[in-house]
Amino acid sequence: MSDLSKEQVNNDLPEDEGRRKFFGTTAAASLAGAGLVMGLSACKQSENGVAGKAADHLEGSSKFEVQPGKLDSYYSFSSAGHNGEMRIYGIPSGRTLKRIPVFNVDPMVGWGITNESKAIMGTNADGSLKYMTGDTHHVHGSYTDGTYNGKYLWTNDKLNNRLARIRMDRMECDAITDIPNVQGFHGIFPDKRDPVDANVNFTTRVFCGSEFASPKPNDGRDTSDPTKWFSLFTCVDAESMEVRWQVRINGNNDLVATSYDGKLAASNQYNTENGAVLADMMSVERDACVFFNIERIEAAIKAGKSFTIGNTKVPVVDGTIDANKDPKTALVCYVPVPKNPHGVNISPDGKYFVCSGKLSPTATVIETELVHKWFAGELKTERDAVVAEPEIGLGPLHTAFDGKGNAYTTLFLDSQIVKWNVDKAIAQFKGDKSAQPVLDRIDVHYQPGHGYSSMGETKEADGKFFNSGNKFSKDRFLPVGPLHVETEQLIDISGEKMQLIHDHTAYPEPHDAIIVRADLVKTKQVSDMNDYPNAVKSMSDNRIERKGKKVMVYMTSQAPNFGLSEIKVKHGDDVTITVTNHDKVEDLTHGFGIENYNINFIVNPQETHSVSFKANKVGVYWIYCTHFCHALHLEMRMRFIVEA
Ligand code: K7E
Ligand code: CUA
Ligand code: CA
Repeated sequence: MSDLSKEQVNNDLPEDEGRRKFFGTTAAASLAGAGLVMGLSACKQSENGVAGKAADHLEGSSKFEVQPGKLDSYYSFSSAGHNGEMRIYGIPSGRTLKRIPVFNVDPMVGWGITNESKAIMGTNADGSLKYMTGDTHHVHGSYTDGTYNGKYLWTNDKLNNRLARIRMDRMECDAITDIPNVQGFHGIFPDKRDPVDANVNFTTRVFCGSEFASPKPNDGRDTSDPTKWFSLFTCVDAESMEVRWQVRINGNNDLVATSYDGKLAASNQYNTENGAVLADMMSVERDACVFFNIERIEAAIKAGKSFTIGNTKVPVVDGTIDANKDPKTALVCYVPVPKNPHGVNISPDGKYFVCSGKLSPTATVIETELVHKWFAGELKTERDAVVAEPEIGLGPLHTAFDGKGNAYTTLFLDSQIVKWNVDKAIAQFKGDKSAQPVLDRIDVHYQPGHGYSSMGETKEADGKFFNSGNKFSKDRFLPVGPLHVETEQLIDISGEKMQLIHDHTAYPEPHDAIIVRADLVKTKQVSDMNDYPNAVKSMSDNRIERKGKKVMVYMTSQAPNFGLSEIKVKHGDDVTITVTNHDKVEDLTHGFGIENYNINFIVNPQETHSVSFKANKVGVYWIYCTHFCHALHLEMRMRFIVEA
């Protein structure tokens, strides 16, 4: 309750910096206390309006409370930033439902520890992990007919330049692809249908933007001549996860969006200057939103108009401005937008791409049809594809949509979400002085990065919820030392005015997420033992095999027993232990930890996982079940004996 009152007070401070400062005056504290004591009816009569708003908020938030035993109506699939994982939250509750390790190591499930997960993550010749870190910014799902089909999610690794796929039936990472010849791999977006074949009305490609120019190949050449460095736009096959092609561009790629007709991928660029230092990156008044003509790029590759870089075999086409002067044959269209834009997002009707201004207090609306016209040679200049550029506030970063013609843009500097109407912005741009595009603003706490709406990236955008992913939480939660938790704020966008529903926390630091209707997600709760080629299928298969120094241990787990009571090996042996969980009951997971051996993983019902390691310490080491499974969970243990 005190949190609630405090938040109300914050919201009602006048438009000054006090609102954004740390909160904690005694006046506020006593106000919060008073609110508690007086109760709702008394609050409503309060003259300053503070308590009145508290009442509104209370009603609003209880309306969306997910009662015990009830389920959320949406999933939010979220990136996690430099934590390297993906996360699942329930919406509207904001509850954390799962953390999916992807580019990071996670002892809870054994990601980065089991042989199966290491094979996906990638290893060096000695079996050690190639990378243990990552930086996930964006999560997007696979489409059929313009909406989520519940099959795959993808996320980027900006740090080590990899694209990962999550299969949604298990909510586990099943593939990771290295993107060659790029650095700062940031934006991603799956296509929504095939650019040519109308029968392929589902995702087949994932597009990847890279922010940082680098020498090509990056083999020690040109290290002191940034003018020779450049960026590439990459296409990865959605099924095989192989890199299909790359496009050389001028400037850089930041975020990515795709058209609903499958024909265009767009990427905003803040560094048309190709500057290597900050001042250079901000030197020109206009940067660009770059559009890629997928059909033409793939035709050019078919026609052999491509080259390769270093020893990578991926075909690369030339998308630079000089090589694409004739719109009728151009692969790429550079639409000028104000200085250093950030996110690019497409409206659910497919008509408009919106570039958020970042350094400019505007959003730039680009009409999809006009970009097609440019490629047809029927538009005078690239800039003519811009149909609106409303002033919306300071530091616009990302835009989401409600499917009712309205856009919601995060304003980093203003710490606000601004709701604006796309048609009104277009009318204003055409000269209608009475058109007022901005409809509403709401304060968020504090400095939002991405904002995303329920089903907002599909043609089924439903205009119910908007989540503001705030970069600073300051006073919103109990202090926990220098590193603050992030604030995610859920906003009701179903009415004319935006209403804050609640805050929830996020461990640093998610960027983007998608909010997906729960009925579109179908998970498999118990695995099939036959899907694991190394499964130890029967109790009688429990055994230890030795070939020279290689010891292979095959065993089962079934509550509250491991299939073996001891494993005896010799010092220096190379040991591989394979464990199959024979329990069939949903939720009956077993763990497998070896004392002082740094081995720790789980096996869910009917799953098999294995670990390989050297028996490099002599003595007796208990193996125990780490995951609570049974009344005799603590007794579920066995011995690992290493003889000298
Ligand atoms: Cu704006 Cu990496 Cu999508 Cu962060 S990015 S906020
Ligand atoms: Cu098996 Cu705990
Ligand atoms: Ca710039």
